[in-house]
Amino acid sequence: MCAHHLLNFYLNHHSSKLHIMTTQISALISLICIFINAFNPSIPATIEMENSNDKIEIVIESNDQMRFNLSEINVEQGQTVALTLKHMGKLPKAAMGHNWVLLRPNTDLASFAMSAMKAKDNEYVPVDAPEVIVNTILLGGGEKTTIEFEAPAPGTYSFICSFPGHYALMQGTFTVE
Ligand SMILES: [Cu+2]
Repeated sequence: MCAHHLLNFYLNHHSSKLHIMTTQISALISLICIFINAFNPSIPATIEMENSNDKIEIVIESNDQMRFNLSEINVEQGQTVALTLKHMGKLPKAAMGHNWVLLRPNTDLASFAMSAMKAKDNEYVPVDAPEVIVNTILLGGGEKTTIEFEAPAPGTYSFICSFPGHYALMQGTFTVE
């Protein structure tokens, strides 16, 4: 979008004595243009990002009836996943807290949920648990949160809410293709 091509054209049609100076001016203007473009917010790049397969945005809702609104989430290998968890209910976190915890394949959900119950100080996510790939914070009614992570290796994973007593109703599969 720089005007230096036009200027180049104009200058090149003047006397050859000016040629060296013309080249220098042209080079300087090119440099300025590169500099300006480097710091210019790039609108086309943003559009490209929205249309690309590099990123997927997922919204999952939870409620006071102890349910997620999705039981299956599908993403592709290599995608950045932006997952938003919403708590559509009114109950406080202490009574009806919800989170979203992504677990490694073949995790024993019942035994994981047992260890999660004991992790109240860490919002019911066991600290350093190898089963946990990623998790959100714990939400109360009316709250929402977003996490971003790279899709793990292809496979079928489980997600749950690890709040005590919730995983039996609040679980689903997360598939990476
Ligand atoms: Cu829950």
